[in-house]
Amino acid sequence: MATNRTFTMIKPDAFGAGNSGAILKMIEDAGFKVVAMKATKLTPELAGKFYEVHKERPFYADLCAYMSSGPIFAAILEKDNAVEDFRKLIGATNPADAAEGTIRKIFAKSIEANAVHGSDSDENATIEGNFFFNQAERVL
Ligand code: RTP
Ligand code: MG
Repeated sequence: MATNRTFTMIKPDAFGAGNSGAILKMIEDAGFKVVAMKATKLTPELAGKFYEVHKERPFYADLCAYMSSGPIFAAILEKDNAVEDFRKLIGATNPADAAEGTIRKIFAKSIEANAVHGSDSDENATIEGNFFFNQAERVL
């Protein structure tokens, strides 16, 4: 059964452009509740650890540099079928391929600077949420 939480980041491009509030509004309007949230800035080392699954991919070094280039919001979101529904809301990785009305279609600048992250499985949602938040920093 699908769990009801997912993990997201508002990436440096969207944070820097002042789009965090508008993105959060779309997330809440789609029925997600924020159960943990903070502004933070990743070091290159922490970004490398977070994206370790991608370490063999050609874009890994660029991605880690980009994700540590400015502040982000990290958040845990709650909704039925959270992982799948959130990935639908954000749209395809490359904004050129993202459906109309999706967060990436509206706010992403490029395939890398694509406004938001969304976990790709229940297992990764848990791992990624635990990467940023301890028990006292989230709604249990
Ligand atoms: P995310 O993990 O951020 O939600 O994105 P995703 O599942 O749609 O994409 P994924 O394959 O997991 O890639 C992670 C992030 O790496 C950057 N990327 N750059 N230059 C490229 O070809 C390329 N491909 C991916 C994007 O920032 C992507 O979100
Ligand atoms: Mg991914």
